[in-house]
Amino acid sequence: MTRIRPYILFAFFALAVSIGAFLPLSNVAAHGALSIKDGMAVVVGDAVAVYFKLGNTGHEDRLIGVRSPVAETASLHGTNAEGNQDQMIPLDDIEIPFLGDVAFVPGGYHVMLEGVQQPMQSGAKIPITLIFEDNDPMTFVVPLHMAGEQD
Ligand SMILES: [Cu+2]
Repeated sequence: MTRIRPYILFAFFALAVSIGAFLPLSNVAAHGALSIKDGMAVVVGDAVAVYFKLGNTGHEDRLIGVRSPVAETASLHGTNAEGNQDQMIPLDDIEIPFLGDVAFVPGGYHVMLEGVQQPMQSGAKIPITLIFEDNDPMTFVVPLHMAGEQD
């Protein structure tokens, strides 16, 4: 009996870990070699910018599109520093290096949502689906933050 107990404990531990893996965490998602963390959406004027860290523990791939059911259009953007003004550029695709991470951050790559149909309230959950050349599409949810709420 006492010999079995550690295995039972381990079974409980393994069960807890597998349940945890399926909890809907808004900021963390994983799909094969790709993972998402630190996801968030920020209202910028009448659009919404989405930031996250895309992790890759696998082969190189290419991000070729983005969708969101709450927006009329979703697109991939880069940022060009032009003088002292950052200019956003629409991108057809973004390269994901072999074993490399890609940061979507203010002043860099981001996802741009336009024509957002749901009320843009702080804490609203925005679903984002990334479409890759090789990997399966990946969906995750980011919380909305109101930048310049006081303006
Ligand atoms: Cu943009």
